[in-house]
Amino acid sequence: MTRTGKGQSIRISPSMMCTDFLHLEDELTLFDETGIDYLHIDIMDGHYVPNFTLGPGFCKVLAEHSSIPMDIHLMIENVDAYVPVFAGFPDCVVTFHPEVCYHPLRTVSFIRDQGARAGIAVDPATPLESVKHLFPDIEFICMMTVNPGYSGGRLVPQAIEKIREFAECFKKSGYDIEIEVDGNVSWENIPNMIAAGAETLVVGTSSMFEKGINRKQNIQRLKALIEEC
Ligand code: S6P
Ligand code: MG
Repeated sequence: MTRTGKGQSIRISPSMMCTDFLHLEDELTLFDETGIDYLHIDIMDGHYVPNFTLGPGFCKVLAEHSSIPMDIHLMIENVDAYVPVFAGFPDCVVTFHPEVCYHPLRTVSFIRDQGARAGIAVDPATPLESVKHLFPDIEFICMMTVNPGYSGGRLVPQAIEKIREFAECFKKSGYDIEIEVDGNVSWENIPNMIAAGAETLVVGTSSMFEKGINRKQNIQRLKALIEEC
């Protein structure tokens, strides 16, 4: 956890689909040494989003080789069928896109029953109004700032304003919900995202995994930037 200049705590969650798979062990060691807070794991099924990425086998490897909590982002249909597969990993948070569930509150309970923290992921075009009745039951929210499905996506600018809208609603209503921002969390966008209310940053190709730059240097740069905010 890194503190901003305003004393706010910000967590870092590297997007594991952006890691160097040939050197995964080195990546995990570095994340451990540098105090990384979560491992963000994108699960895609080729239906909810047009891509495929990581799966339960990859999560199992991470759970066996790292004690950093997993932040599992389900971009899949048929969520309930897969909750037992993903929500049983130790000390993890699982988010899903509620628009694909018939009974999202029931899905939240299923996740909790497996021992995980439960959260929702919000597409850039999903309005607050359509998910606000889930707020009393969730602990975490993944606010997407790109259209889901790929790394290297382009920022949807109005999604930053939405972070502010959600943060203000949580504050006003007294909900203790951790706000994560996911998508094009770049050097340029990070200050605006934190100012809008982001508490956890999913970092991918546009910052921590920027090509050609040493990973350790990028982590230091990221922490320094957070402190400046
Ligand atoms: C996108 C996915 C994200 C990406 C992340 C990559 O569907 O949910 O978690 O992995 O956005 O970061 P970047 O900096 O390449 O956008
Ligand atoms: Mg994600």
